[in-house]
Amino acid sequence: MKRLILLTMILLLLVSALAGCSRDKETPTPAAEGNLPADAMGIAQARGLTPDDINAALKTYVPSGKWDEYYLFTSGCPSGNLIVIGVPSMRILKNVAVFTPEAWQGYGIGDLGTEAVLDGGNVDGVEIRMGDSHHPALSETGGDYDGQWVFINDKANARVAVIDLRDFRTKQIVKDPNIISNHGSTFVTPNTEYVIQGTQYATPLGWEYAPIEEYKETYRGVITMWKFDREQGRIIPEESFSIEVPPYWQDLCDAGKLDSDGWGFCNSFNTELFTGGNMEGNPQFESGVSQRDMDYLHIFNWRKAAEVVEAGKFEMINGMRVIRIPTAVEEGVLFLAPEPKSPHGVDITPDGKYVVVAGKLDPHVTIYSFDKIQQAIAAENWTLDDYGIPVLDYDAVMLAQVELGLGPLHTQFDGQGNAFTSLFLDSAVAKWTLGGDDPAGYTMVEKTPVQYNIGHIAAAEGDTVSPDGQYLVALNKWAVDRFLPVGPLLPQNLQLLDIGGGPVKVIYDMAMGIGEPHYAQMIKADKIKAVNVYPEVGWDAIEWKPSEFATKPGEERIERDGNQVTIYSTSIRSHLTPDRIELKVGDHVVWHITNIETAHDAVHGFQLGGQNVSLSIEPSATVSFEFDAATSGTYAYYCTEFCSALHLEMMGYMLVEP
Ligand code: RUQ
Ligand code: CUA
Repeated sequence: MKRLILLTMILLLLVSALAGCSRDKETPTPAAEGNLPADAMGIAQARGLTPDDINAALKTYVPSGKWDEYYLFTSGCPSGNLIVIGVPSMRILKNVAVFTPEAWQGYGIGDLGTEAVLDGGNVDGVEIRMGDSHHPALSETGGDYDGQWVFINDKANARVAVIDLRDFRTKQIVKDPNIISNHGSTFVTPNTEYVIQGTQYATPLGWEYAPIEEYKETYRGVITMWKFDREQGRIIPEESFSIEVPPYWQDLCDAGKLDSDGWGFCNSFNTELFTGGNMEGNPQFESGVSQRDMDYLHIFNWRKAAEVVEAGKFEMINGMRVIRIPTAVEEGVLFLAPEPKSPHGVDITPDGKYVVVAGKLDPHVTIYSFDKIQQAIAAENWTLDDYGIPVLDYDAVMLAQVELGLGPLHTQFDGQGNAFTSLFLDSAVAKWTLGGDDPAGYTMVEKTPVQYNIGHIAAAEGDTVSPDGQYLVALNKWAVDRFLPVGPLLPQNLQLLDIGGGPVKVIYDMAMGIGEPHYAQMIKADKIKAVNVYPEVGWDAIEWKPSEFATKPGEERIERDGNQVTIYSTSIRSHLTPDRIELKVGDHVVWHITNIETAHDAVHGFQLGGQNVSLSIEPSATVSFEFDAATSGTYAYYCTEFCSALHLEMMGYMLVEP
């Protein structure tokens, strides 16, 4: 041992001596001529790096074997997934399968546990195996991310998924029974009592058929408050409820916090009640829904709404408790406030005192004071909309406006009194100051170009009561010329910005080639306590308890009852037991595999050719699948993770006799 340490020290000395030599070299070898010079200055010169580049590299480089400071959770949109990225290195850590099957994670490709999760989101008997995941929301305690759960919505089918951060796996998908698309989702209340979900495109409740001419009378949206049970780690639909809202096309939402805890806010952008018809001589949707100067911010008292539901003042519609509009008005649950022209994001400041609405078609962000909103409600300073809902007086509730530029979409905060808003049309991030109750305190600071057409932004702990500052990620929609060409479908460009003080600067470009991220949240890495191995050999990862199909070594067996065959098997480096399965055509097979490994990273994959089965059997997990042996033949099954030097030998034969 001592000799080894000595040897290492000598080697280290030698290496540093060599590095010292090369530092003295005057002319660096140009990169084009082959190997780079050994010294930092030489490398920088050879690669043509500017001082800014070098700063950016130093700020983002995470040395081999070292960990990132933050996790970034970003949606993959039509990929139906959730992508986990380390910040500041911007390395992809995991692509968590949520609404879409994924073979490597063994998600929804045979595995009965994950098939059941996906089936939870089926729609009217249609097996849904896609989704448009938009906005991840980390669970919160006291308005701070607590690192336990993350939720994400599916815009296309109005569904919400629950992902467990102990093992980064999807555990539940719930379908809203009254709407077919959502967007204002997911946002959690400060103690994760509820997960908020708002409709996007209005339909009759339950998306029943109704002629589009009946839009105003029949079509509706809802704001659903999904009740989350932390103990069970599940949304409880029976304890959830919806608030009916007009067919105004609700957009993004946010939950109040601290001063505004108990309240929620959602934007809208079709108060015109426009219904299309571009082949019938009507304008296009994009101009039809943008005619009015004002749309409505929806302001709702969810705590009051929960009491109203408890008092039985709801209608059961398609199995969901719904507070109808007249009840919501009567009980003081729902209010509106005018907001300029088709806004997009609504974001609550960290102190919970102000509501920031981004313009989209207006170059301003508009700031509302929660105090003023409460005063206007108390003074009944309102008019009524066509549905009888109080519309608070705009001048009474609006506090300030800041002109930022073209296409403001989303706002984040740094906890030092600054706000950052994405400007889609300007392709820039605007930094501006929060002014408290003083309208003059809201001022533009600087604009930083990003490449290109930024959608969402995510700051470190940016949606909490105590944002960290330091990092901001721009989720850009267009990449155009930023990366090596890969055909007509380009990656998105996620750019990391340094917001830690000096001028705001882009310090990293990351090509995102596995989805089109919309929203993201960034959490301090040490808040997440993921397990390395499941707690007990034979674990049911979905239910988080020992599996009834767990198989101990030595107890592997094949049970036959008529044509029902049940296989209890194990996996360990480097064999599957049993490694020979004899079946007959017409057998129905249920196959359980327990990975009896307890070593960190000792994962076995499993694929069975010809049967559409792909599993990930993580250390100590038990995984099950089933199939009908419909065709005679000789099949091979094997481990797909290169788990040992004899991994290729980790296989078995499945013989199906005619
Ligand atoms: S919302 S930018 Cu779902 Cu803005 Cu995507
Ligand atoms: Cu187990 Cu390869």
